[in-house]
Amino acid sequence: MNDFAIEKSWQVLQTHGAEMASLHMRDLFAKDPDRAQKFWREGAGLALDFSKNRILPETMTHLLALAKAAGLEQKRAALFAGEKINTTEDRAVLHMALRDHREGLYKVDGKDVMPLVLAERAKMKSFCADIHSGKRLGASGKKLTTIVNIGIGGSDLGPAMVCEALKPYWLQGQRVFFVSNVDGADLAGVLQQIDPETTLFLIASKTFTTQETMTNAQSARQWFLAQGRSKADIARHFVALSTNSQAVSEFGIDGDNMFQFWDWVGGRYSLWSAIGLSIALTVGYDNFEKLLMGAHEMDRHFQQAPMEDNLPILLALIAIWNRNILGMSAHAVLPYDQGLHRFPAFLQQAEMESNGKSVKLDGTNVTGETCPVIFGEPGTNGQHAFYQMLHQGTDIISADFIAPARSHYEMGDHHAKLLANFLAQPQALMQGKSLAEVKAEMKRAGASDGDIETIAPHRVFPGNRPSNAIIFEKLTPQSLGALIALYEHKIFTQGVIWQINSFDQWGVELGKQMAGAILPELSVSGEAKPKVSKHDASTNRLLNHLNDMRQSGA
Ligand code: G6Q
Repeated sequence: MNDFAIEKSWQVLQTHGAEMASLHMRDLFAKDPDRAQKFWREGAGLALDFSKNRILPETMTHLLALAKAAGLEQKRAALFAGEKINTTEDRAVLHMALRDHREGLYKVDGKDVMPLVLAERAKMKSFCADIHSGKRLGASGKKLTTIVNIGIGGSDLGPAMVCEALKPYWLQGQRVFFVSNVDGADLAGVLQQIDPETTLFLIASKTFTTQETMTNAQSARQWFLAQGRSKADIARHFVALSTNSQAVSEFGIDGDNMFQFWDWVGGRYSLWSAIGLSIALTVGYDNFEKLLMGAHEMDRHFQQAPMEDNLPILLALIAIWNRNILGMSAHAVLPYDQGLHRFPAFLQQAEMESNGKSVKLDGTNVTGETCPVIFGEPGTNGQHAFYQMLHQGTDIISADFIAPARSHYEMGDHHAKLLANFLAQPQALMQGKSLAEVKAEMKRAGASDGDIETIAPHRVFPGNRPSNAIIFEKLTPQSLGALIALYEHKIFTQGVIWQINSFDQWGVELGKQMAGAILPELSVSGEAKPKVSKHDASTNRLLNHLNDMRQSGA
C-alpha cells in the first residue's frame, strides 16, 4: 500500500469521472459493438455482465490501478494466510478454511486450523446421518423431523437465507424454522406449529451471551418442559452451536451436544461453520458439502484469476466507481428467483455491517464515502413496488440483477416471463426513453396534442442508470455457495480500498449498552414503576408513557 499512489489513483478516477459525466450508456453501446463482450466475465459457474455501467475500458484500468495501489493483492494474501487483519478484535478472518479440505494452508498463530475444521465437519456429518436415519431419536423415541434454529444476526440470516434458497433440496418430511427476534411473537409463532417430541432446537450463538438468543433459548426450554418433557430429555432435543463452551455448559447443554467454531469465523461469515447445521439437517449433509464446494470454487477464483478477470474484484470496483466517483448512495440487490427472497436481507447485513464504517484502519476518518444503503426484493415483486424510483427518482441507484437460466419449478412459461422481466428492467434502466420518443409514441397511439404536452414529461425515462447482471445455470447448493462467496470477497475488496476493517462491528454496541440500562426501568408484566427522568427528555417521555400504558393494560 502506498498512500501517494492511492491518492493519485483517486485523482485520476475523479478526473475521468468528470469526463464520463456527459456520456450516456445508450451511446456507448451504439458506438462499440463489442461492449457486451468486453465487460463480460465468468468464474466458478457464474457469469457477470457489467457492461451496463457508465464505464469505458480505461475506467477499469484506472480502477484496477487503485486496487493495486491499495495493496489488494498483498491484503488478499494476508487474509488467506490467517494474518490478524481484524485488528480491532485481534482476530484472523478465515471463513475460507471452512469450505476447504486441504491441510496446512490456513494457520492462526502458526497453527493449522484444518484438523479442527475437518473434525467438526465430520461430527456434523455423523450427527446428520444419525438424525436422518433415526439412530438418534427424540426422548420419546420419535424421529426428530423439525429443526428450530434460535439465533440472530449472523447466526440466523445466513442459514435462514440458504434454507429458503435450497427448498427444492429439503429432505422429505424435514421442516426448519428460524427464531431470531426477542419479540415473543417470533418464538410463539413457531411453538404453535411444532411438536416437542419431534423437535430439535439448535441454539446458535457464537458468544452464547446474546440477549435475544438467550431469552428465546430459555423460553424454548421452559416451553419444552411445560409440554410434559423432563430435564433429562433436554439432552435429546437441544444442541448448541457456539465458540463458548463454558456458557453452553452453564445453559445445560453438554459437550457432546455442542458443535464448535472459532473466533476467526465472523458472525456474518459463519454459515459455513457449525452455524450451518440447520442447513445440513434440512437439505442433507451432502448438499451442505456442495454449498461449501461452490464457495471454495469462488475462493480459488478470487485467489487465482487475474485481477481484470476476477469477479469479486470487478464487482467491488464497479461498486466503488458508482459510490465514490458517481456518487450513488444506494444499491439494490434484485434476485429474479423466489428462492433468493432473503438474499437481499442477508447482503444488507453482510455489506452494511462489514463496510458501514467511517474510521480507517489507522484510526483516522475516511475522507470519501463507504458502504451505500443495500436493499432489495426479489423480481418481479420489486417492480410493482419501488422500481418507480429506480427508473425515475431523483437519486440514481445502482443495482445487481441476479437470475438462474433454469428453474426448479418449470411450469408453463413462468420462468420465461421471469427472465423477460430480468432482461427488460436493466435494459430499460440503461436505455431510458427520451421526450421525443415519448411524444412520437403518444402521437402514434392517437393522443391529442394537449395530452402529449401535459403527459409526455411524466413518461420520460432518463436512462443511463447502471446495473450488473449475474447469471448461472440453476440455483443449486453449488451455485449458491459461489454466489455468496462472490459477495463476501467483493465486500473484502471494497474494505481494502476504503482502508477500513470490514470484520468488526463496534457500531452495534452502543444501542445494546443503552438497552441494558433501560431494561430495569421498564414494567415487565404491568407492575408499577417509578417515573424516570435520567435520560434525555424524549426517551423519558416515551418510557414513562409506555410504562403507563403497560400498567393500565391499555
Ligand atoms: C455478525 C455480527 C452479529 C452477530 C449477532 C449474533 O457478524 O457479529 O450479527 O452474528 O449479534 O451473535 P452471536 O452469534 O454471538 O449470538
